[in-house]
Amino acid sequence: MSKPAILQIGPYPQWDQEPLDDAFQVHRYFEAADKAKLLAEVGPSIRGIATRGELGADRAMIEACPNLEVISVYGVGFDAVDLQACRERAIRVTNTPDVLTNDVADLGIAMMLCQSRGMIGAESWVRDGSWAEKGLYPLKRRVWGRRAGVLGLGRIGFEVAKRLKGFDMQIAYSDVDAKPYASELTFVADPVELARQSDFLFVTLAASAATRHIVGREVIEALGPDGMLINISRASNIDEDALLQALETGRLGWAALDVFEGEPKLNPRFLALDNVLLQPHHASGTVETRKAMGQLLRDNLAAHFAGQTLPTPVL
Ligand code: 8YV
Repeated sequence: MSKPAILQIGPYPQWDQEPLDDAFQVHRYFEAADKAKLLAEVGPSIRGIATRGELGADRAMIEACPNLEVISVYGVGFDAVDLQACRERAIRVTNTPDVLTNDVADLGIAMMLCQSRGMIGAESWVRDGSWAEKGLYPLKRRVWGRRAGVLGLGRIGFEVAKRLKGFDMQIAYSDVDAKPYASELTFVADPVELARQSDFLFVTLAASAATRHIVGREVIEALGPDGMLINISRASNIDEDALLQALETGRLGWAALDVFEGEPKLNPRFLALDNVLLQPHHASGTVETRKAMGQLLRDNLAAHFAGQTLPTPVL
């Protein structure tokens, strides 16, 4: 029997590429010099799309594949997949939840600690000889015992909160409603109020049209000159222009960001700021987690083509 043809939207590590190539007839969209030409040539044969969280699949791509049955996302976030276009044609969509939750939460905590204690500047202080020449490194801000807010108490937000407890922090959260599994945390319905009550605000919301710019000027200014915004979700959850203005003018103290509008090209205004920690969208980027994500991506595709129940369906 011939292998199902799939369109691969972005690269995977070799340990995922090989089994994918064994199981499917893979067309590498990301390697094609003329992407429209590739779609015109292979589109009608494509039965599956293997993509990445940040790349997704838009309506034009989905429409170029009239026999598409399934889109498997390597990532928990599926906001870049046009779900409406999928619904219209009963195309199945899967993602890779759970396997990445702990690593994403870990990086969020690491970003808070790194930024609050000025670890990047401290490293340079040692390497560039400032320690020997100028003496003591400037004092930074404490983390333990302070107030943390978690915006979006899903799987990742909950793991962030769990870790924050270890720092004896006062922890509150916002979500569409209070969560029965979070009785030890304070529920604050309004994100602006949550920010007002926080020194560190973690953005851990699944992105959608409804959450776009939920962190806008009001939330950012409520967090204030003594506050830090940490984003390990999607850039679209934050009004980036409002964030840049607040960081530039000191109306927000600090930010620690793993995601950016238009990434991997980010707004150059970020590069001029020394109160922002910049990370290259790698919160799930450990060997262990990425191996589990690759396996789940393939398990979903394999289950679909074998007519079995999908392990982690979105649609
Ligand atoms: C990945 C992500 O970095 O899970 C997500 O939604 O954005 C990340 O885990 C990405 O999907 C890998 O390409």
